[in-house]
Amino acid sequence: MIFNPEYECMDPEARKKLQLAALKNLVEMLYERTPFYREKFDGQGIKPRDIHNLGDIEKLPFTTKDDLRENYPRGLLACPQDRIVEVHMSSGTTGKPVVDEYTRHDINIWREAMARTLAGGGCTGDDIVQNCFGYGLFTGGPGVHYGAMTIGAEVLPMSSGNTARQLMVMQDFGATMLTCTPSYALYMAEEAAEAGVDPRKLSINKGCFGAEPWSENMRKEIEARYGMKAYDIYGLTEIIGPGVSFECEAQNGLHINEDLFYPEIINPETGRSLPDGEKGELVFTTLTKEGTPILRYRTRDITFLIREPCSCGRTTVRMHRLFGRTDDMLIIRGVNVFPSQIEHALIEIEGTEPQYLIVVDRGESRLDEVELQVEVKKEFFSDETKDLEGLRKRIESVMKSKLQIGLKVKLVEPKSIERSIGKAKRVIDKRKI
Ligand code: DLL
Repeated sequence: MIFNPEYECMDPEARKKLQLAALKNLVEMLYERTPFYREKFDGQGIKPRDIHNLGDIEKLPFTTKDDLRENYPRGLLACPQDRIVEVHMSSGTTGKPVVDEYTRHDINIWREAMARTLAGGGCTGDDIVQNCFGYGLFTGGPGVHYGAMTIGAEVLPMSSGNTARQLMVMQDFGATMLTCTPSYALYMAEEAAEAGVDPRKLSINKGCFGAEPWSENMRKEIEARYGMKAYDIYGLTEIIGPGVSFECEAQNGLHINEDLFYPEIINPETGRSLPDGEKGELVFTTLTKEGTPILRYRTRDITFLIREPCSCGRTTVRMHRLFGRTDDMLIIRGVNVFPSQIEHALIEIEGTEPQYLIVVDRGESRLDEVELQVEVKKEFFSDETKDLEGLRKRIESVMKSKLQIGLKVKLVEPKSIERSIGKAKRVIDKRKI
């Protein structure tokens, strides 16, 4: 089902006109209302009137995660604060979260974007959506919730975790669509099998999955285990949350809601735009947002754009499923974690050296598991196992509160973590995705 054929199947030339008008509007708004952008524009000698066509976007400055961090919490607000009705956040590089503030209009954009997204995965008003994305500051739960309600489907706002209860509700309420991270979908299938429930006998017949990297192999496995169709959905807090792009029944690239979010692909080293079909860093400009609109945001995600028509009838540009990132951000159980956050936390814990190694694996359970190896200071490395155990527990609890994920800490002897001459290797990722 196509939720909004008027916009999703629009003549691309007509769409370009809309995009240009929206871009001009945005640039004027940012220049007038956000000192951060005005300074950047002035620094580069650009005025809003310099934007004549879509290609002129290349004259405009990029926005980075550091810019967002430095302007935490409300420095990038582009409207009076009393117009904000909701706030979401995700983790940032040094623990400062990335913030998205939504006006009522922005929530409506999100509703629309997510309705298109879920409809791409086959959701209709008759569906019962078991939504196991986290609710709270994370955008996953609320985003799917808004979209499903806009379509008129029934939502089971489960959030993540408590798998036994998930399965009970799924069975008792006859959920027909599943939304969660792909790894959690596999985990639930295994838990179901363990509890003697064949996931293929459940009424789930389709699902939308995202918020972390996954592969064609994982898709095939999820589809086989549940006997359903599994669709990739993409988004990020900085832009709106989920709803930026989504797969349709063709499962051949993710349709970008490009009347709302304007995509570019750049060479991450030079910042220069790359032609369609060439792999590079994905950059987004929010065309119609009011609360925290963003110009040329460097997502650090790597993909390429596909302009050829899709068999589903949508005319929007597609992006290939992600190939990875240009930075070292890890996604652990759907939570974004930067090794530098761990480093900053360790510096504050007495008895440890800022020498560490993060080992990520997907255990038997299919969920991400992290072992953090931390070097203990020489003077702290006593024979008193009690002291060391206390230190280990302290690190675990600091990490839990700073990163919002549980990890296992293993204390290791001083000087035992291999030193490297160049860029330190802090992460060993053994997950086979
Ligand atoms: O993960 C929003 C979201 C929620 C997307 C639910 C899809 C479903 P953040 O926490 O800000 O937002 O993380 C954004 O996660 O830049 C990607 O690196 C990664 N990511 C998101 N979707 C996918 C996907 C949400 N389908 C970051 N495949 C992004 C691979 C993804 N990586």
